[in-house]
Amino acid sequence: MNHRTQVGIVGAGPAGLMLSHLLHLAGIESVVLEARSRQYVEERVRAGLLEQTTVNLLNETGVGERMKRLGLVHHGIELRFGGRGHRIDLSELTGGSTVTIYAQHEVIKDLIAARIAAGGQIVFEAADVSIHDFNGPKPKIRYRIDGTDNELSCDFIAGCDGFHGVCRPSIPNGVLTMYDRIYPFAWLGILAEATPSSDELIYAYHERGFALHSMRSPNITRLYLQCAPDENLADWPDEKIWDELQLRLAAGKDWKLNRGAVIQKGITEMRSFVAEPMQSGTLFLAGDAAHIVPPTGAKGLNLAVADVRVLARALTDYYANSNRELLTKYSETCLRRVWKVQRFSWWMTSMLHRFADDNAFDQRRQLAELDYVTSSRAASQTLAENYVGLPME
Ligand code: FAS
Ligand code: PHB
Repeated sequence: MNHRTQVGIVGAGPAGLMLSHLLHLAGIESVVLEARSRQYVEERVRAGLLEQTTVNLLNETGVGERMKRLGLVHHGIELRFGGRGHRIDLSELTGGSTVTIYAQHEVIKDLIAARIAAGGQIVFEAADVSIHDFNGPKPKIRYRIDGTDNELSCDFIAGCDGFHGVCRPSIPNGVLTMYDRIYPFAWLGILAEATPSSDELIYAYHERGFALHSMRSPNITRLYLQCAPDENLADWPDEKIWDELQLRLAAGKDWKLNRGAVIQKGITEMRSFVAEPMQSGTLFLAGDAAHIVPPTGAKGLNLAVADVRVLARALTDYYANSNRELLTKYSETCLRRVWKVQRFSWWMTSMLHRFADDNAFDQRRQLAELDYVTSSRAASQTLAENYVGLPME
């Protein structure tokens, strides 16, 4: 079946769904093509922390109601090292900004519900998606659904299909420059039915490795610990995970981590990646399709949303005023934020993780950096302003 729309979007993650939502609000038609099922994308456990800018956008565009009800607003975080905790007062240091704990899959549910309520078109379980002719005026997307071949003609294609998608690799050789850094460790993450042991997030630097205490609700704790990049989850029974987290997170001998049933377990690789430019002809890459950050700074989802705000504004200017200037500058505009977020995510990761080839000097230098960040107002303010989200251009 052949059909047509204005913007063809590959991927129903935060980037693709937020883009479709923003375009709808501007009166621009789109079709989202998603490889997985609706249930799969609505249940996939991933990010959990929303920047102030992302929270504002969800509220301003009418999809923030559940987040306001269920999200946990946080005014500070704690850095733990040398067995002691140091609070960073995010709100005080940023003139009132906060972050909100609200799981990525909840944002996905809210955006899918909003698109369906507005009559939006999301094709789930689209197989063998491929993109064509995006260096000409009539790009198209081919895919199969229920065994039937389909072709979607459009004016523009948004590649929102994540790091392992098809859009970035479809760009001809020689166009893209890739910047890549793979870290010598990963995160082992668990979701547990346990009351959070702290009201706020705890980032812990420890000689045994990094650990992070986060949460999803008053009854669900989200925890991560630094592990080997090729760690085998089978080597980590629940008790061993709890014991290791207790060792790394403890501040003083009386501090106890609340334990409970582990309901999800996974390993997340740590990588910094950028593909430049983020566009080719009428194809525009957004989110993980264009860049990956290590999750230490909680930026992946937030950067994806920032990209599609820029893209939606550019497409709106094109359709409303036949002005291509913002589209032409899309990549340049996004990359200014992308590289600042890459720097912050790399900095948080480098400061808080143990590197096997570091020597005693490096470890003392890390401790000095943590001591500086938690004792200098200027230094803690730079952490805070990046953590809550830099202002949008
Ligand atoms: P996504 O990967 O979310 O979405 C891409 C979508 O495209 C997916 O639904 C996929 O099924 C679909 N797709 C792929 N190929 C396709 C094809 N050929 N055809 C059609 N559809 C296709 N970020 C944080 O900030 N904090 C975290 O703690 C954190 N934890 C993470 C844990 C894991 C295991 C992973 C993988 C990522 C994590 N991230 C985290 C980063 C993550 O949240 C991403 O930054 C965010 O999902 C980016 O959103 P999108 O760019 O929309 O890409
Ligand atoms: C999470 O809650 O999943 C989370 C929070 C902060 C991070 C990374 C992950 O830096």
